Amino acid sequence: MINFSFIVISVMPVSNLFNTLSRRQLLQLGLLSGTGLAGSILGLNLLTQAQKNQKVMIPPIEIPPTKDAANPPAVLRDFDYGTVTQENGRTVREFRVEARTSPLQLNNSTPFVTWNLNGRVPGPTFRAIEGDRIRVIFYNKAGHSHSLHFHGIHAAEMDGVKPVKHNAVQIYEFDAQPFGVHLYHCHIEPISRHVGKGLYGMFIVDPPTPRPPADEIVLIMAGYDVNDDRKNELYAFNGLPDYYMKNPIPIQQDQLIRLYVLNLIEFDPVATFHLHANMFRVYRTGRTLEPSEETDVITMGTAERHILEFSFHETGKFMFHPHQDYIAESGCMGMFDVIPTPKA
Ligand SMILES: [Cu+2]
Repeated sequence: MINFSFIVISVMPVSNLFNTLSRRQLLQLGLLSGTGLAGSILGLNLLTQAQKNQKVMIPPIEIPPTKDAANPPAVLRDFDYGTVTQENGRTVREFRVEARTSPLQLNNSTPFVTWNLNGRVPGPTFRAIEGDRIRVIFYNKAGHSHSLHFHGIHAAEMDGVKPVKHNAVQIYEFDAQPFGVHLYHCHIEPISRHVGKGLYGMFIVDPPTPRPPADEIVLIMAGYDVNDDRKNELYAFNGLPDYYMKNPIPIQQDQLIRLYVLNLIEFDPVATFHLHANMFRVYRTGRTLEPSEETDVITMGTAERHILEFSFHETGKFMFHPHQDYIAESGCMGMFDVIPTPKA
């Protein structure tokens, strides 16, 4: 039997809770899958209480206004949960998105025309809980055919490989499954061109039992073929080359950071993600609740994505970049600025 005197876990981080209880106890509490309704409700209450007592510290960040199709600080911690309704007892999340063609100044000498979603590269980070119904209403206002192909599990007719013509509307509807870090992108040929010009984004499906509280950050790596030679001349995190080198991402000392990292670089088959002066725990494709390894370089083929967790005890500026150094040197490089936490 479970001893409920451990209700004190409401002030304990959820990760500690998982270390403290056996798998059988977690199953009884509904904190692992395959549980009854009563267990699920109990588990959810405990987690919500634990989360209420855990403060995530996020230093302020400046988001400058821009007319350009990329604004990296705005992408970092921006999650689109959609318009939520209940239909036949189910949570439905509706996302209205528009494909557009719009300019982006990649650097002082390189103008670029993007194909994008809602005027931004990368597109919105859609987020749902496993089992929710997803309804994406896709308006094509870009001037020529595009589509939205989601990774995850869905019916053939929702696979998003058929062209949606200019001025047409397509509704993609499917269940959010399985939990993990996924992506979406245009699937019109040549796909390398449609993705390379910016029509892609992240799709996060949270597990039914939420992950422990953390400062959650999206980093998407991509390349820009600026002269149509089917090679990338520039690279970027979250749309704009070198942005986070010039404007390091502030994070709090000793704060759990949860990175959602996606490699969507076309033409180069592989890129790594390397973090300086630290190690991170890897949750491959975000498909597990426990990490599979700890390292400081993770290798990703195109479209691979992971959750990486770490915290910095040392303060100051620390770089992150692919260790294919020519990719890093051509714009896919950034820094975290670890801000000291005042001692209580
Ligand atoms: Cu397209």
